[in-house]
Amino acid sequence: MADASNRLLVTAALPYANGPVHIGHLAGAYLPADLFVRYQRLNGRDVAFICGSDEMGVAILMRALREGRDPQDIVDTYHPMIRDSFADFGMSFDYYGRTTSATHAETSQDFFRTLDAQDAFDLKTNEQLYDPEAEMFLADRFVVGTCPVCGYDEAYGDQCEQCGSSLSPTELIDPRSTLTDATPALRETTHWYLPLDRMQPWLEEWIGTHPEWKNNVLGQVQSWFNEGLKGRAITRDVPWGVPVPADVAARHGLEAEGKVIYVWFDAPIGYISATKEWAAAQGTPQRWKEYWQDDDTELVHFIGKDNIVFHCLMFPAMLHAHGDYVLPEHVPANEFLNIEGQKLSTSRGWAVWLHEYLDDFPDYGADMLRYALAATLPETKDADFSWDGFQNRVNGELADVLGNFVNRTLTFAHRYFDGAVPEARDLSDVDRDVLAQLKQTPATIGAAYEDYRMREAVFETMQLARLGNKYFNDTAPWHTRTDDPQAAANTVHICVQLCASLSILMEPVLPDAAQRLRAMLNLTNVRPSTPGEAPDTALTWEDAATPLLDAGHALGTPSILFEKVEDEQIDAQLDKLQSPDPTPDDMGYEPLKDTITFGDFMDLDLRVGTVTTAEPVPDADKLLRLEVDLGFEERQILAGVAQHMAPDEIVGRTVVVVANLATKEMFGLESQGMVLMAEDRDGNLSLLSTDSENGAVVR
Ligand code: B3M
Ligand code: ZN
Repeated sequence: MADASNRLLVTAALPYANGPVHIGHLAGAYLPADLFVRYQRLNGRDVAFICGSDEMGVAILMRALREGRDPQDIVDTYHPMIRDSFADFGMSFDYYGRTTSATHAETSQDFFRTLDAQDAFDLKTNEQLYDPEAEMFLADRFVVGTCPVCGYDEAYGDQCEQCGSSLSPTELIDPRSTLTDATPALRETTHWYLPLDRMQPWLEEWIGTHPEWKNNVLGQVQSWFNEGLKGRAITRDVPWGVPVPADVAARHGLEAEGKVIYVWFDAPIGYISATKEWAAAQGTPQRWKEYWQDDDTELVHFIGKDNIVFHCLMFPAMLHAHGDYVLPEHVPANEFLNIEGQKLSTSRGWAVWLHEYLDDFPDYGADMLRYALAATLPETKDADFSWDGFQNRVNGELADVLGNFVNRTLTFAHRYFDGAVPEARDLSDVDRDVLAQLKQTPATIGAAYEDYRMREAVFETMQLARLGNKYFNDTAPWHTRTDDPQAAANTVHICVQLCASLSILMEPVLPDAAQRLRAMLNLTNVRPSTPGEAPDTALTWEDAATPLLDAGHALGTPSILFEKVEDEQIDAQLDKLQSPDPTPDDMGYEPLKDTITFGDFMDLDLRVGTVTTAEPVPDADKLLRLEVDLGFEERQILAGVAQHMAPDEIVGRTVVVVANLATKEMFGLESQGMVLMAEDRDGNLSLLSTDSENGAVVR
């Protein structure tokens, strides 16, 4: 751990610019990154927080092909949309770039060239999956099939999203083209490979220096080590991506034409190119090197779990092979976020889109979502977002705990102390105890942020407001105001200090409310949690440990910090979610029964027969007595169809009979089997007919 350094380089995974951002993305990488960064800025660290749109690769090309558009057109649509919704959500990036930039092409090509010149790659010619209909090699997401590791049947050609394994298209079982559904053929081609197999010893040694990484990350990495890493192709024959440099191809007597760099090679380099662009925009074009190349930089990658293999193995291997770069100190990957107990699915509309949410909750929406998500981040295992839970967090915690504490404190100060901070004197034990607890709080919350335990940090933040409410209740200033005015003054003095400290400590999770609270307190000169310089005198995280407002300080005007979310707003959001898997039940069909084995099914003896006789059964108005010719024997069967069909409609029909059903006696008659019938959703019955001979086996 680069303890000595103040310099922190934080990245959040580059979202593919092939669609808008949803709350699963936010919970995976973006919100935790922003909480961490804002905390670190308040703490005085020198931070560069870098992100951008991932605009290369098959994910983009696929969308373009599907919509009959140019890939550039696709990224030009989604890049600004993603960038703007992030900004509205309060993501405090120092720079948000895009991988179609010229700087990026140059940076990734240089990187590729450097590694090639060091003979860090293998070149291999072998057979790859080719779609004869689309006349294209089927790289990455152009091919799906069954994962050889976990058996998931929708695994992509480069990765299984179920188990996270990185794959090659040829490893897929039963591959099929996502372009044409064709079964791919094999065709020869040459590609550059990153020899992760040869790099495994170094990777194992390096990962071994990070026992502090999260269990979910180390566990995955270890299982890949156990399987043994394989070399990975890092070029592709697809018409969209950063071109393989002609000079590098020529060095091997090859044509670069038609070959591009694999998106998972160029995308992480996007962090570097975006940092270059940021430094240039600051007027210090060389300064990116401090962040990427000075040993004492602490580099942290925030990602979702499906990106672990690339950030813990592939990119570090690339950085190590290059030699000029720092390696990540931490890769705090989160698990997945479910919605209302079901797996998030964009294709099935089971998602909450950030831009839509922000339109639906124009007042304080960003803070509300930040808080609700932060409280349930999938830090160690998958977590669930529910609208009910959201409403409870907002109404029960933001409004009733935090908002209420601020409001009662400031209203009281305005009503009884002329809107100024009263002087504190002769403190009671209870007063001192609250101040002692305040003294601990920044360190407690800070330790949780430093350890990437964001949920805990947010919980501890709200604990300070809970403490404030309890203290206000216990000291009852509305009584002491008349009995013991100094005690009331002490309560209000201390509660105002708690509000002031809260306005700093809650800033990572509630940046907008923190500003509004500071305006109500008339508290200025706090170090910003957003990019930019701050004067040395600005208040920092640690300053929140002690009272910040002097007696006599004039407070601003109080207003409501959070409005409650109404049931109708929640219902409207629930209506927006489309059921991902309508059950038979939802559609009025009978629910499916439990699965049986093939053996269970084979126990049934189903036979074809012809109805030779059909007549009513005396006293049984639902039953008909049938005689059925099974070819080898005649059966008498009682069928509950009298209210659905007339006897003469049935005679002569072929039917399917359950021929090994135990006989049963009804109305003094023996029923020797059962006739199969289909029953529709309205309860109408119809017989199953066949062209086969009597006695034929149905299976
Ligand atoms: N765009 C994959 C993803 O959105 C990819 C991340 C790149 S980070 C360098 O999950
Ligand atoms: Zn798998």
